[in-house]
Amino acid sequence: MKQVSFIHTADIHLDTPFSSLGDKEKADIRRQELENCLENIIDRVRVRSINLLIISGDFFEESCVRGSTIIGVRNLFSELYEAEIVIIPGNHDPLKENSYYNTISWSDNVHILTDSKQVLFLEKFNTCIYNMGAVGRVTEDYARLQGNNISSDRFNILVFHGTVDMPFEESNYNAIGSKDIFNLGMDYVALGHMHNYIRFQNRASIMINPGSPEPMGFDEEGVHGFVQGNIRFTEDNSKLVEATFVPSSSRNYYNIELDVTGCKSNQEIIQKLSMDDNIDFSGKDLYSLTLKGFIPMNFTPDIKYLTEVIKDKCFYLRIKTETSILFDYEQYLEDPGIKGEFVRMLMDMQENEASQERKEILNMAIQLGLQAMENNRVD
Ligand SMILES: [Mn+2]
Repeated sequence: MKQVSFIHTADIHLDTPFSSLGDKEKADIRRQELENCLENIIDRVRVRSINLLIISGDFFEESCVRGSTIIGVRNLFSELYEAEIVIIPGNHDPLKENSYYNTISWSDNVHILTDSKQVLFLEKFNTCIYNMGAVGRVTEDYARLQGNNISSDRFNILVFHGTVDMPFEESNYNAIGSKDIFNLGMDYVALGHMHNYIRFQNRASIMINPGSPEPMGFDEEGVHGFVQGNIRFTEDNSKLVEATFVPSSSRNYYNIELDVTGCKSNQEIIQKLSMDDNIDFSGKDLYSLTLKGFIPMNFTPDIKYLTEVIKDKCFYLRIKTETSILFDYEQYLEDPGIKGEFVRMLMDMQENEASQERKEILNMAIQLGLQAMENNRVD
């Protein structure tokens, strides 16, 4: 076998309830889209005759996954006659006695990794699969893996669900450094756990955290996907690893901001939004819109109304306000105290300032200064 091809995904979290959307109908759509995403990946494995499908943990959401979902997945896997499927449990789908990993009879081509003592050798692909941290004991497993004799005649893949190169806090699941993992001498390391795409590379090997193929919240912005790659022997008998990101998310999350300074009504906010060239809603995506800037004290944006007017422009919308009160600074001009002195000084500076940009900065300074003096805080 001169080469092995793979698709690597992780953190699908099948049947996660998407309850933070606060919208049952849309949450159900998103949940269905997780299944569709997996089906698309499985189709791709079949159509492109990919040898290995690797799922690096958090495949399903244990606390709420439905038996019917798992049965559906099992059936799809069993139809992938020519591929081998390798799964490591993560922190959301731990390997417990009553876990679906144990209670369902999976087809022979499905390999659930359970222990670092176990090295899965897939002879037909000349590939060794190692695993680490399957039950959350990365330090022990790492020590054991260091003792392994890794054969350069085979393709070697490590599958791991954990935290790489992050602050080593106790709360971090399976924390380890990337250098340590590289030292094991694997050709490819199939990571999981972080929901965004992260790639590490050295001269000999590649290590990728693909992220969740469908994003799950506003802290997982932008396009998501999985990894497709291969390892092969070159003519001089060394090994070459290639791995590419393949976008797969059917919808993406975006955090956007709108400066509503000067708006005195909801209508004016809507008008400002439609005139903002940086905001371009796509009908299929999810948006969190934050209103910023300074607005008069007697105006409170009506979030419910605004949401109602804007929501049809996208799949999902939530609006937050982080506006500050706009002070009418001219009323401080006659003030004999420090506030008046402050406003007079900054207005003088503004008058002597030629650049429009500097004038606006001074305007902001007046607002923030008054905020500090009136409210004892700056928003
Ligand atoms: Mn996860």
